Amino acid sequence: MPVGVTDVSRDIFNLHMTIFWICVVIGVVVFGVMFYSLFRYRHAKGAKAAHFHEHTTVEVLWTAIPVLILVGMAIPATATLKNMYDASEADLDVMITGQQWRWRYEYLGEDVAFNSNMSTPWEQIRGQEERGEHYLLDVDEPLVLPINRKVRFLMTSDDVIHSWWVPELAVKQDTIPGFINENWVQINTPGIYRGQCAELCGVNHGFMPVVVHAMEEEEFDAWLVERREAAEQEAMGVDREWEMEELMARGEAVYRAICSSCHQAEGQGAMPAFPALAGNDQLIEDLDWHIDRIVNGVSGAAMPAFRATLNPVEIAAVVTYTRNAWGNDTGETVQPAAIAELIAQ
Ligand SMILES: [Cu+2]
Repeated sequence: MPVGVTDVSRDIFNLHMTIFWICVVIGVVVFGVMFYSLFRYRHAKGAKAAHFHEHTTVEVLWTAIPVLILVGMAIPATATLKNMYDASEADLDVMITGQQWRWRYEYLGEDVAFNSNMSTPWEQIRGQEERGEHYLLDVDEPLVLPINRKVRFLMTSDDVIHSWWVPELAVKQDTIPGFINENWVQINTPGIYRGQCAELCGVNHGFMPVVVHAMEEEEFDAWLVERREAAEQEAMGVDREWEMEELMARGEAVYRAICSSCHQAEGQGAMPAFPALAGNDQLIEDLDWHIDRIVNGVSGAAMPAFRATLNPVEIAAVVTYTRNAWGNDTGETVQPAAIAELIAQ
């Protein structure tokens, strides 16, 4: 349990230590009296038990003292809880969405949104390679936050219950489909803080880490502008015609980040849940079916809908890639404009 880098995490830590020491003192006093009495008034020394019934003073004391101790603990605990749940008047709102098995971050009102996928190579997980420094705790795109500003989190899920947990920020909040939970942080120290999903959410539950990069306010503002411009650039890419090579390169990156954890690096799949894409006849023969699976997902199966979490360029690229990689040589390209039109319907 770290002291952490927010006022709330420090309050929680201090509260924990206060309660801990109260428990230690109670333990020492109660066991001290008990063992002293057992030893001092033992039968072997000829002790005779007293035979009284009802004792008002003792009864009042053993009621009043615990009540006072509990009230004394409840006052700081309630103050800390009230503060923890007060997400009002935030400077920045970030929507956090859990998805099997990644996190999505949306900076509300800022036109910046991205997926955050674990970046630990599968070779390390399978033991074919030496483990890196942040094994299972590294992502391709960390959540970037400013220090000294109150950031409100709105947390939900696309599929099952996940839990967004970063010990040093003292945030551990379930993300539940159909609900929006609130939480907030105001980070005091710049740095990189790591955590993970804390709610068993499926076979790759252990592979959806959280990484928060807290930076100085000016640095964060510059980052946000840069990301917004990149998003605008990407949006413009929807209208132009893309070459096969560009789509393949982009599609491979999307496939590695998003698809490969289930459908495997070479599209070989992992049955029964995750069908092979390489040499999949239905995929090769039916383009509309293929696109529909990615855009709308498959209800009742593990395949999520990507219409809201990937942009048209990414969807067109990954469709083109999966139709032409690993011997699926259809020679077909899918243009981002066509996907954009389909999603708009
Ligand atoms: Cu999860």
